[in-house]
Amino acid sequence: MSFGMKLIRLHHANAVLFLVLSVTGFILFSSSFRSTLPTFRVWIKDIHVWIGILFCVPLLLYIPKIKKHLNTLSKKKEHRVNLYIVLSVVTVLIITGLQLTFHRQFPPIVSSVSLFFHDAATWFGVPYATYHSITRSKWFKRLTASKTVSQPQEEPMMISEENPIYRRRTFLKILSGSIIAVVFLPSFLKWIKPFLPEDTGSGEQALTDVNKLKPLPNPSPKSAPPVGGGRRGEFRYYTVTEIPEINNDNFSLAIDGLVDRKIKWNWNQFVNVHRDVQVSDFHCVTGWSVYDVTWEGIPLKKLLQEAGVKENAKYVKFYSADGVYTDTLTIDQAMMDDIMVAVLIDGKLISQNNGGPVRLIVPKMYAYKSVKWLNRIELIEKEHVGYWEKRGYDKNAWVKSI
Ligand SMILES: Nc1nc2c(c(=O)[nH]1)N[C@H]1C(S)=C(S)[C@@H](COP(=O)(O)O)O[C@H]1N2
Ligand SMILES: [Mo]
Repeated sequence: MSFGMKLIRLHHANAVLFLVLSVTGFILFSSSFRSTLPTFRVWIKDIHVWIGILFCVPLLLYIPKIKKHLNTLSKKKEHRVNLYIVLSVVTVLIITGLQLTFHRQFPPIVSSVSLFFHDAATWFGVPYATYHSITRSKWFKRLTASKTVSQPQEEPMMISEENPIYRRRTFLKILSGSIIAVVFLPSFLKWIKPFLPEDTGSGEQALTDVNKLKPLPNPSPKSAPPVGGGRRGEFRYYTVTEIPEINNDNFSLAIDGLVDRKIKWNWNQFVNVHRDVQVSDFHCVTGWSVYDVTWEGIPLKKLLQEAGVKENAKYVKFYSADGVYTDTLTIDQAMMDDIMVAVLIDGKLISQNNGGPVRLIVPKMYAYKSVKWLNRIELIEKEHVGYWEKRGYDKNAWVKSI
């Protein structure tokens, strides 16, 4: 096989793999697939990682040939620039992808940075690759050449600007570029928004909130203004069900099971329970984090002490008002000081999207432990496997500290 043929085959193999990576990547990025296909999501992640590793094989075969390839392109500036762009994007994707795959070996800040660059390279790379594959495809060339002259084999550059083929080609290139931009723009804007300086996040949250609870809890002076200075970073709102709407009529929080005194609060009682304030970080296992969140709520430890944990209780199980999501901690874990049944975030009632009015937070563990719309805490003897753990997440949820 000639050198050119080999390169073309490598290129095609990579194009197919890149397509699979893009599709699986967008499914992972999109929050809507969380509720429709939760189990599927864990597989998609595995497929994405394995295809990503497979994607490196043709590239490794290519590395020794880069020099030769560049030499053959010495007269084609456009192609050389394309090659540099593609190689840079792919390098960023592979390095950050590997880091994210082995994120447990790193502190979360490293994953945050990787995730940013992985996303950024995707938002640039996928539209670029789409544009590239359209404008370099055989049918595009045929489409732009057919009726005028017989198949121009060479570059459009060689045709003078007055030539109708050149104009038609330029027009179709601009058209393809614009269509691609329009298709990708909404998701791109959604991704970039939290990184823009004017975005405060919380304002919009309050508007869309449909939880109607009265009275509103009175924030402690440490919460408003937040002692942590206000959170840095954005939550990505996750749910595996419809988001439950919680109001005075359907709110309750119970602590029961293997306890000495079962307790059940309604909203009026619950807002009057004494709250503490703490500042902590929030880490999702998929790589994003929110730092310095000022939470106000009741330390879980205090609730457990108030209810009185029976001798035979081994685990604490948390239920969500969504009726589906649960998770557990061992009693020892549950006694950590910074676990909180949180009600306020940075001085405001936790929004509905964010798991409000009451959610659990377990700062030292990945946030799949931090059950949203918390409505029941049950002390049990036998181990319970949580929602995501049942679907492939690691039972060990400890975040590696710096
Ligand atoms: N009820 C419920 N709680 C949940 C989840 C969920 O889907 N449903 N997702 C968990 C995961 S994986 C994360 S990262 C955090 C996300 O919190 P956020 O949606 O407020 O950003 O909530 C956790 N608690
Ligand atoms: Mo998560």
